[in-house]
Amino acid sequence: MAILETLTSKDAIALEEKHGAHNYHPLPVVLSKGEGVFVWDVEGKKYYDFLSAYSAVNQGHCHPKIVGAMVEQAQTLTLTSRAFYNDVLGVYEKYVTSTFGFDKVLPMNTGAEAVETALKLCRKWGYEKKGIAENEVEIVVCENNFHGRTTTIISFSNDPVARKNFGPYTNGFIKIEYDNLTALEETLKDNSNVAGFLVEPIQGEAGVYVPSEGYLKKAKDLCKKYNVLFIADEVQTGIARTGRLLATCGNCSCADKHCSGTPEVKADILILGKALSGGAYPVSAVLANDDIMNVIQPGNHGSTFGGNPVAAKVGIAALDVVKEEKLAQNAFDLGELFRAELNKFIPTCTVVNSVRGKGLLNAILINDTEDSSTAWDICMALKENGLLAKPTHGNIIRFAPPLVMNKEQLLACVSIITTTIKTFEK
Ligand code: IF1
Repeated sequence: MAILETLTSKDAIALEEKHGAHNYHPLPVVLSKGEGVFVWDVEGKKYYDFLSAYSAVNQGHCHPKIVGAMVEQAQTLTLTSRAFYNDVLGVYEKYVTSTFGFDKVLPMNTGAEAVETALKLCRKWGYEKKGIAENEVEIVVCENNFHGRTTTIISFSNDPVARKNFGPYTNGFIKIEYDNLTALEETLKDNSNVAGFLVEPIQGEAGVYVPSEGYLKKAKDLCKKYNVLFIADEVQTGIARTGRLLATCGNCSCADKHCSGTPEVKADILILGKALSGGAYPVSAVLANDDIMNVIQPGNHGSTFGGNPVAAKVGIAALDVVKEEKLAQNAFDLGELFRAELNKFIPTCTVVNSVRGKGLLNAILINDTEDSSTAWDICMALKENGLLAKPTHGNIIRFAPPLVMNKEQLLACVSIITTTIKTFEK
């Protein structure tokens, strides 16, 4: 197309401004190529990608094994719908269930679709297995959650920007403070209509909040005690991002082999997305054992593209890469190094208060007010210095590079980050 031959950054931005909905406020950089930990803009400038498309590109941009699988399947059979069987879906289902240690998987496309699927599954289990009266099921969620953008999901969000003027809202959710076991027990003890507890093992969008040691395990124990399903949303924390195959694996280290199925905290319902495809294609999944998943019968749920042959082949390749390249271990090791380096730097500067995270999901807290532009300004300066990152809320900058990064590259990025931040020293 002629328009693509002479596109400059300025042109591209102007096209989106005029013809696209303004539902994002991107950094003013127009990317045209990605490979591994690097991306290039239309003018040919090279950057380290320190966002990884919000942890979807864990395996690195355009991984040849994943792209190869996608192209090969796309030239063979792209979509059958689930009105018929195909020769790839069952193979993928066996692989993904054995990898994470569950009986069954319900394949979807986006993370929000998978979250919605998990909520429907939990509600149906609540009525048909726990015996909750019709239309009375409640699901407990956490303050400052982020689970997607559908009307039901934003109904239990407390982010006014994500929620305001999208009502009327869906009922049946109870919000409690994150990382507060007393609040969880009080809620479960007093309310037999609760069917599930939906939680992010680390609250990503809220600013990479890592809960207290043991919180997830004790929360799961409380769910077991009160016959409530523990639903882990690992869309962002899963697929090796936090230094284990799943954040709920805790200290279990079978990451690079088939899951033994006995992670530190075994979710009753596990939600995956993003890097389940390595960022090449929309692939998400809901996993559960038969006593839960089998409440879903033909006609209860579905999706045109859910479990399509391309998604299945991409999912297999994406998981293969995680295991073959030992990405969980690499994320663990480089995450330790990243936080150690920044913790050496932070005492020498007044701009940054702290660094927090697990594996290669980290964030720094900027020493300024929530409504200041400092975090944004630092990201703009990082862009000029060849590294792309973006603030989450206000004064927090998330750092999440692809997990294929090596030690030399990480240290080069630490140098870019610290050198850039120093220029903001007053
Ligand atoms: C945006 C945030 C991150 C997620 C968790 C489900 C979903 C997400 C834990 C839904 C999606 C994305 C959505 C994207 C930006 C990004 C994001 F800033 F919005 F919150 F990563 F932190 N559960 N997160 O993080 O998955 O439907 O998007 O495939 O909407 O701006 P999705």
